[in-house]
Amino acid sequence: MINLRQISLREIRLPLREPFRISSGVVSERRILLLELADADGLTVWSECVAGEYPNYSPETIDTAWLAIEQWIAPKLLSKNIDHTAIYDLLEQDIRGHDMAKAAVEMGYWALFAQRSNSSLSRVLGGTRHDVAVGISLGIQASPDALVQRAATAHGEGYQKIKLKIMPGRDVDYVKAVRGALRDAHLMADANNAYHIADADHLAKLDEFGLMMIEQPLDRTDIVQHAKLQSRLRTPICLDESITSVDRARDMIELQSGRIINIKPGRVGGFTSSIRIHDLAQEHGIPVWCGGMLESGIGRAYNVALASLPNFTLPGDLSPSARYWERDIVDPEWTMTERGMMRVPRDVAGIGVTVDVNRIDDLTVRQTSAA
Ligand code: OSB
Ligand code: MG
Repeated sequence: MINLRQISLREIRLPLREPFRISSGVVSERRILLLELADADGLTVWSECVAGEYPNYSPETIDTAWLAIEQWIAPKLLSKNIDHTAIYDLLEQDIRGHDMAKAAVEMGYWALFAQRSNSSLSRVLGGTRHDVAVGISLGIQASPDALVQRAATAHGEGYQKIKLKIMPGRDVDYVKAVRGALRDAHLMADANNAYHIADADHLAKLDEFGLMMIEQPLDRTDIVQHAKLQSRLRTPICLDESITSVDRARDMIELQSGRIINIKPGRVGGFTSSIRIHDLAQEHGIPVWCGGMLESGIGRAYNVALASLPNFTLPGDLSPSARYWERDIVDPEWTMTERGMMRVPRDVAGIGVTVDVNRIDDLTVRQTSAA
């Protein structure tokens, strides 16, 4: 049981080393919502809300998450004794949506539990891996050549999966160019909902490039049209945006709307929901991997811990700190070996990295707390 005494919210600004463009928009500086949770014994943990600056991935933003946590989530939880495994269902009872806001708090409870048990986040989640395989997600570039350059560099650095963001007009030629340059690389594409079922023949042109998968080609809430599309593609479909809960994962499996799931704990409301999706997928022989939302080193700690579970058999979007930031807000920074692996902290209590509070203070643009 955890008795939550206080939740503090902060917004920090952290410029990306280079702008990141997906089919629906571009970001060059992250506005990141960080939480600090304190329990009645004075233990504290940091967590990160992965909502974006603008609602082009999901309807949530850092501002809606701030409001949801302050107005509805914190008041519902403060000063009560609640098990970390019960938070997800409790919040689902009467707060609709706001999954990223809920997840930031729910995952903080898991970290407090880990801290209290003197155990790592990986271990309390049921993680078994000591290292996780790392992939990179490359934003949309101005030309196929520019993308080939980035992909070749990433391949040389050891990334085990290279994801190419695509959109209409910047798809087949781009993927073809990268495949031409990197014959043996594990490539995939991510469309972030940019296509319609009427584009099925066009998307089938990607089949010849041997992609590991195509991620979320159709509408962010769709399960049905993806099943029709999957029946017309050899390339496996991976769902990201469409999988918001274990119920949607079950729909995907029943309808055969895809063959792989990207689990982002923020998107699905936290760790309890992530584990349910992981377990259901495992029962059905569906591999999963951990997606990313351009997290700071704090959010990354949660993703790496989750990716240590057994059915995370494909490389995650878990790139090292230096791929995103001039300097991260944790110590040590997240690094990758030349063989594309990232070490899972398993023998340190809690999230496994030290948070640089002085630096966070310097980067903070607003803060508040609820007690
Ligand atoms: O669709 O996976 C996505 C970033 C922002 C919004 C959506 C997505 C992404 C990424 C980033 O692909 C992956 C990363 O964090 O490295
Ligand atoms: Mg995606």
